[in-house]
Amino acid sequence: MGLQAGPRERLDEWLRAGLEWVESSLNESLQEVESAPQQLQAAMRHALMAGGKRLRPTLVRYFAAVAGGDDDCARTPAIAIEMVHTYSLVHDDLPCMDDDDLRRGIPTVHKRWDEATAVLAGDALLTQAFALLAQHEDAAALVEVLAEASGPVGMVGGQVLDLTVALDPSGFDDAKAAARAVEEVHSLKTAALFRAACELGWIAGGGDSARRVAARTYGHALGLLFQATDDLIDVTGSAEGLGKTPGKDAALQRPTLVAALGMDGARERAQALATEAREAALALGLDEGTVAVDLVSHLLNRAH
Ligand code: GRG
Repeated sequence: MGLQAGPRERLDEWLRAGLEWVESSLNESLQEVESAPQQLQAAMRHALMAGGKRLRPTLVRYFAAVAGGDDDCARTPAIAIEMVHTYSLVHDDLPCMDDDDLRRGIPTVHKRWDEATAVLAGDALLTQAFALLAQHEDAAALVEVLAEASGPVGMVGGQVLDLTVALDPSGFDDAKAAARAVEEVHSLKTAALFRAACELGWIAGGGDSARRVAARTYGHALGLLFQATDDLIDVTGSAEGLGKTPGKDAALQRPTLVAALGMDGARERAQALATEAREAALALGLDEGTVAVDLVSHLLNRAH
């Protein structure tokens, strides 16, 4: 990377290096389940190795480095969070939830095999994530963070709300109140894993406990921003670009920021969330020109 590299090139280079590291780490991690039944292994591999942006594990790696650690200490929590995220996608795509045929640009697990295989492959990814984490020298703290983020007071709780709360904007005093209710769901369903990614990296890297809270705060704002832009591109994106079926949120009456605020209002809210995330990075001592700040603009730009 030359000295003249701009923020966009710098971030692209960092994302590319992160992606390579995540892909090879995930691939290696599947060797640990080589004695599992063939079809289960194949379904786990199909879901896990189908690409994806790998943002959560890349955040683990970044925060471990910021905290003073190296890639080796970040590897297990990075793999674990991507396994948990992938399990959630496999289950979310099932007919009893979002009923999707396409994920990461390829057929969903229940389409390629069947529903039972998809349920069990998801279960296997979730349990294997914690089996790996248990081998880390900071296992107790890491398991606590990931379990809370992914369980009933985190992602699973958020998914329940997402499935059961059909947003009726007329039931709120104003659009802002509706948007706040939507963001409560987003905080659990999506931001919980982003908070956890930053915190896992921080712990694995040996960071101090005072700035651990600041790392969480950044992850929270980034996660809400990510979901805000996800709501927007679900309306504007194509199946090819998204790797999944667009327009599902409206079809399924999901509580989205677009449903609460309209497109322009959701764009404005995304901008405000980007400001919050940038301020959280600065509070952590991560200034303009760092990956943490560049990533905020990168996510915001998805919506334009
Ligand atoms: C089934 C317990 C359970 C939870 C499901 C993650 C989730 C909760 C549902 C998936 C649907 C959805 C829109 C979730 C919000 C989070 C989100 C935008 C996930 C997609 O994450 P990306 O874009 O996916 O990082 P890739 O494929 O890039 O990893």
